[in-house]
Amino acid sequence: MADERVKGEAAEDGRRTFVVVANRLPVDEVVTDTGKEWRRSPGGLVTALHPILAGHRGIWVGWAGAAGPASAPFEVDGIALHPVALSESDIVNYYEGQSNSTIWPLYHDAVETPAFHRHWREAYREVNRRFADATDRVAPPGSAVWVQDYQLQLVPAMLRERRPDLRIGFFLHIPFPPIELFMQLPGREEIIRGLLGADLVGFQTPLGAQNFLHLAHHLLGLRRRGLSVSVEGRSVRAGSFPVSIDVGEMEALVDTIDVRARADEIRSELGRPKTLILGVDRLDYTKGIQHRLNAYRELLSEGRLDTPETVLVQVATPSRERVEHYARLRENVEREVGRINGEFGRVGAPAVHYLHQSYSRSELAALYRAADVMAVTPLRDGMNLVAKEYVAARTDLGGTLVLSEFAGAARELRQAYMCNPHDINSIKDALMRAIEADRSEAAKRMHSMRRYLRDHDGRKWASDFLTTLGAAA
Ligand code: GDG
Repeated sequence: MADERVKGEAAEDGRRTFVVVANRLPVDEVVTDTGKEWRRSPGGLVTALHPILAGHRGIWVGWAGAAGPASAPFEVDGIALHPVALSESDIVNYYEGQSNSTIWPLYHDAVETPAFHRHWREAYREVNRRFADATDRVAPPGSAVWVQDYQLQLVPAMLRERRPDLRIGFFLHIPFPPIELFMQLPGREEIIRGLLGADLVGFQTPLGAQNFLHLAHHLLGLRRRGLSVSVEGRSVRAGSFPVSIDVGEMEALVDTIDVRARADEIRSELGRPKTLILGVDRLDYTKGIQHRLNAYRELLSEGRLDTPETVLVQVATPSRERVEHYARLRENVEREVGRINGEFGRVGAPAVHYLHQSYSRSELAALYRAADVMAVTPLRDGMNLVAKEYVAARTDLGGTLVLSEFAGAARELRQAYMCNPHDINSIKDALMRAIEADRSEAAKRMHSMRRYLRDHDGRKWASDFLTTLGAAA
């Protein structure tokens, strides 16, 4: 019965040759006058993959974002979407637990202490199995399947067991940790075996690929040849594929009259400060928001910066609010913002504008365009797309970028003002260098970063990965 359905669905979808598997589907449910409908969500992954998916009439397997049974498959922009169901308990154990309280902190240098629970691990395995089953049902014979990110690391092996005919790629959007840290993970071998089910395992940086190959040898004794290891007669390749953004889309957005006018309005609403420093992050402890605030407070108290001629705008988009680490972070950040404003703000002129809200793409673009200094100070970050978006937004060659050495983006945006966010003095110095930079020197730096980015956009990322996988891109 199950087999008949597999064949039936695959045959029916035979013209489709490319499948993406990700925790989330690339759509949001929107309530309109006429009822509910699905709209393509604005995420970077969707943008990078959309041309390929639309071109191949692709398939996307993922969770629709609400607890409960999965809705029937549907189509958006020519892409066939196949929802996977998650129950409330799956969300607690697989998503908030194992994915976001165990793997996320551990893979980010354990900057928060990872929690280990056997029932989370079991839920993770069970949900990964469900994704593998769903993919098995819809992937046409011989097609290429691209599995995304840390929530689904067991899927490649589970899928290979069911479907040896597929070409399987996996990409990790977050850092892959060094061996000493990874070895803490209960069930560590299962994860490495899970990833080794793929033909190609992609990372944001060469170091991630090296860590993975090292572990395959250390934990499983696999022989390594260059960037490949051989597993049961198959060769598995690892590589670095730095993710990127839709540069053209951001450039088009900032060049609209509305965004330009809004950027000017933002500066005016802020009292036309001499220096506008901007932070845009999900409210996540990996992003170094507290370290940035501390550096800013010290610069104010030492008189190296003054208010109201300097203003910090910090957008902290709500994220994973039911996870304990995140609730605590919010309290700490808000306490620090209150402290800075209490000490250095004036009536009608706070020193920090803290915005715990989510904004439209065009409002973000206007903020990027209005800022003099973009502060990106993660303690550890797979890539950091905000840094790339800021550079893409500065078609005027204005503005400066302060960037943490611990973001994947630091390998590429080399002309940024670099800092070590673990060292408050280093953040302070980088901020001051960026603020005091000579205009023509700053424009030169922005120009080189922009040139690099235009040659390395999101489409190139996807097409490099898929070409290496041996799937048409
Ligand atoms: C993971 C890895 C890697 C933020 N606030 C709003 C908003 N955003 C958008 C940004 C940007 C995206 O969210 C955030 O991307 P990041 O790369 O900065 O960070 P993560 O969410 O942690 O992403 C990271 C990435 O995956 C891709 O591989 O770079 O290292 O951690 O695009 O603009 N978008 C809107 N409103 C907001 O308020 N519309």
